[in-house]
Amino acid sequence: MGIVSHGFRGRARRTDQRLPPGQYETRDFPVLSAGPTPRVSREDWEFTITAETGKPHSWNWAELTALPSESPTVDLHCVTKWSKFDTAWEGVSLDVLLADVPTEADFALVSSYGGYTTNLPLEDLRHGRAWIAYRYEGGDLPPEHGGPARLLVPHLYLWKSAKWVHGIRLLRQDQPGFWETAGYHDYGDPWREQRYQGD
Ligand SMILES: Nc1nc2c(c(=O)[nH]1)N[C@H]1C(S)=C(S)[C@@H](COP(=O)(O)O)O[C@H]1N2
Ligand SMILES: [Mo]
Repeated sequence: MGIVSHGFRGRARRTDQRLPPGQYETRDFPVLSAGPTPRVSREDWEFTITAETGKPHSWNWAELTALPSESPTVDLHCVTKWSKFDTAWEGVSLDVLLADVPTEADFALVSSYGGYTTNLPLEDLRHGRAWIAYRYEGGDLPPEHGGPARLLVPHLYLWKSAKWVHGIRLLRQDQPGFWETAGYHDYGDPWREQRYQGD
């Protein structure tokens, strides 16, 4: 009860609805890396999707950036509890890349230059929900945030968005990645607060 401005209540509600449980909003863009930032030139950069048959499908920088791109604006949710709203990216949808890769696999293991890995169901890379992103807020993606290119899969906690992405292996059986092996949740849905194994 009491006097509360409708405008304030409206704003508060809208922000709450965008903030998953246990998260707070930040306007910074923190850098979280498990090791040093790998320096990969665009000339040397290559991205490979390897089907469960072992057949590789590769794109170099010119080939990737010649594909039709999308410009998603998305909210990011890090397991360390910060969320950042309305981040603007440009990249190639995984739907476009996977269209060239016949597969019956159910799982994906993403790997990065530098050795980082993370896993997710292949389905979560489809349906306009995942991109190989190479531009951020109108500029080249900075190296500390994963440039030349990173996976962007914003409906899951940000550790699934592998920086310096190098390849994706399609697998018949789930295989945990770096943080998942260390006790983080296998799936990592921020709305169900799936931070750690057992959540
Ligand atoms: N290759 C690689 N990708 C990574 C990481 C990493 O250490 N190495 N950290 C992950 C984690 S835990 C988070 S929260 C986000 C952080 O992305 P940012 O540094 O752009 O904020 O990247 C994810 N992708
Ligand atoms: Mo993280």
